[in-house]
Amino acid sequence: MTIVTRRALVGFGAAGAGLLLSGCDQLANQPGFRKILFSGDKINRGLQRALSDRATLAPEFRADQMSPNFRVNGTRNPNTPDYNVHVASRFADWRVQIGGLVDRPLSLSIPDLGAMPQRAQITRHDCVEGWSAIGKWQGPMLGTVLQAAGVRTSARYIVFTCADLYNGAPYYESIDMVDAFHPQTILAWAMNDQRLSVGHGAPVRLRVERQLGYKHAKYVAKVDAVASLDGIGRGQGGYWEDAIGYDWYAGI
Ligand SMILES: Nc1nc2c(c(=O)[nH]1)N[C@H]1C(S)=C(S)[C@@H](COP(=O)(O)O)O[C@H]1N2
Ligand SMILES: [Mo]
Repeated sequence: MTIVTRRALVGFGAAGAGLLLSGCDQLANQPGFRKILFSGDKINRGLQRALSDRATLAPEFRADQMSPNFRVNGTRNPNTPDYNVHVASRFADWRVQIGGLVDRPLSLSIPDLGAMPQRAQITRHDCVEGWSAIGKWQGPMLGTVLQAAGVRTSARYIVFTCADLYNGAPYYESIDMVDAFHPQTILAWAMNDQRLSVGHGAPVRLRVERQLGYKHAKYVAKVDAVASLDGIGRGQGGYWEDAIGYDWYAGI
């Protein structure tokens, strides 16, 4: 117990310190505990680093660093009859359904998303195909939305189902709860201070700034909290993960 200084113990009072010491001593004297304690020291430091790394912010940029041309990639226009009706009405009837393992399923319009506390960020998008672009994104934090829906403690992943189809199945993506509650993870309805264009995912897309481009689901129609990714698509957590084995965890 050499690491516990007298000064640190003052706050506990004599009885508390005694309890602490005797409790620790008892445990620390058991050979099994000592082994776990000392081997675990390294592991815990690694785990700590991994967890704090995942909480750090992606770099943000100045307005004058924004790309004059932000490439459109993947689906350029879902172009389904249903989506085209929404384009014609400028997405007035679009609703993002927040469901799955939540206490209060929500059905949010774009004005609803705009009325929530907003975050704006100028970030760099990195696509695995070898291009990057810097743009400004705005929307509520996904964490705020999930909290409003009363996401349950049993939820382990958030799944985003999109309006565009690949071979008849919707594009989809998923992230874990660390990324879901990361402050730069937002449901963006504005890009570069304008409503999202069809090319970039109108009327709402995910921005998950610590991850590669394919995780940033465009045309988001459904957000579901789930306990497992089994049975969703082919179970690998996303369209490209299923189709060609892209890593589910695309943290950068
Ligand atoms: N719904 C949907 N989301 C998607 C895609 C897509 O084809 N459909 N492509 C992904 C890929 S690979 C990238 S790089 C980005 C491209 O976003 P952008 O068109 O705004 O550049 O969206 C991602 N999200
Ligand atoms: Mo991409």
